[in-house]
Amino acid sequence: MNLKHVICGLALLIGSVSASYSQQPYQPSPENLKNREWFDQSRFGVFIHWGVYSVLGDGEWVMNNQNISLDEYAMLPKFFNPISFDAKEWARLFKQAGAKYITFTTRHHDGFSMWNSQVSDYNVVKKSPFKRDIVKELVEACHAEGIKVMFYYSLLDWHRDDYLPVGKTGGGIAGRDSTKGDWNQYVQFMKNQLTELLSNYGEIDGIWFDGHWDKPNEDWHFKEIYELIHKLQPQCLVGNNHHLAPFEGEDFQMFERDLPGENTTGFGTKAHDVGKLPKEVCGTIAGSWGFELKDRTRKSFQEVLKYLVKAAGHGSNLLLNVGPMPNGEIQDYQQERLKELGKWLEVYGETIYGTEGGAVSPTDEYALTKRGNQVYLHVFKTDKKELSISNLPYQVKKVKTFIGNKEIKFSHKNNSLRLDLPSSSDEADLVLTLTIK
Ligand code: H79
Repeated sequence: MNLKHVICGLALLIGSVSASYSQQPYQPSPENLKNREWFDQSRFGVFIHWGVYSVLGDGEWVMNNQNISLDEYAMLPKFFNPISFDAKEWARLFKQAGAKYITFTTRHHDGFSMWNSQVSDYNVVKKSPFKRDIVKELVEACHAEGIKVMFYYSLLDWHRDDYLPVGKTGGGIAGRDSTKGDWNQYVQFMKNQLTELLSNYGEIDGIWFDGHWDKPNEDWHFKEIYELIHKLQPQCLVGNNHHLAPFEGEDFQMFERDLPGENTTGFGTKAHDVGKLPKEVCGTIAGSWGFELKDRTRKSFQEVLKYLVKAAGHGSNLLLNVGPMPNGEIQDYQQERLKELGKWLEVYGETIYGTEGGAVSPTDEYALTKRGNQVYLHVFKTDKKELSISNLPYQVKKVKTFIGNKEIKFSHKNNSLRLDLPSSSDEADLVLTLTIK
């Protein structure tokens, strides 16, 4: 064997070692595991969908839905001048709401960046009269209130030519040049943007990807992208709204407009794809995510509260969305819902934050959360005088009202719990504390 062979052999050996190394299953770092724990205790975050689309008041999909051409849409940044935007005011509102974190749309499917990106001029500082780095202001204000920040980042892009050819959406958007499609360049662009977002804005506790489903069979280079994120900020949690079982390298699993295991939207995650990672359900206070002028679906306090409690009953966070207006204000009724939740959480937070889901899945009547040997039974507004829960695998020793500590009569036979509801059962959520063995 001559030297050339030895070198060749060595190169092969190193190659195969590094190849097998890179096929190692993902091992989350200690910082990451710690942050997953924090996330799993948080239970409540605020989602913010805000971009230049808000100007048209027709939701964040307006470019696609109205088949607006590239040139036409590119006029919107000129009209985006949110003079009433006050990040500190928003952060105070989120704090008041009892939210532990926010997730902000740094860039949605329209491809417009809400920060001073150095790798795309199509951003709020360079293209809008506002000229302020919204991401920066928001992160600073939230951190000052002790609220953690995650970034929504769209994988799908209706603006850039290198993303082309079009995927499942955006086919009606005129003015794009498919001959300029360059996938490797697009992937590199995303890495560059993520590097900016994770280098220039302090601690960022999660990246929330969306849009994979536009090109489900494309090679998204997720392994490299996730590794980059974890290298830049080890505690940063990666989630991807692909509606499938978690991919290698992800740290939490999200469920869009559905509780884990339910698929009422039809495009949601199937029950058998619900994994073991920390969970997050996302939903809206309005009908749509981004500001829609004619949005008449205004959820009541009762509705949003029920969603929060049911999510907690599934052992999941709720990420509840607001869609600020083009002037930078959050609509009054959305502010009210957040403040109402905050007031409720001030009293009942103990039954939500830091709990685990109950052994029985939530129904339209009730949800269970649990901490140690305390089980919190949330009974939603009802005129019934008694409640039964079958297949409850706890040994119940005592039942009391969470407020007032009044003992409640109950029977628990063959795993079937039956109890009398006190007269205050017309509350939005009557909470009973079950002490179990
Ligand atoms: O950011 C918000 C929405 O704009 C975004 N995700 C939330 C958090 C969102 N994108 N799509 N959807 C919500 C639902 C739309 C799904 C569909 Fe399809 C797109 C149905 C048909 C086209 C996905 C792709 C399912 C089938 C093909």
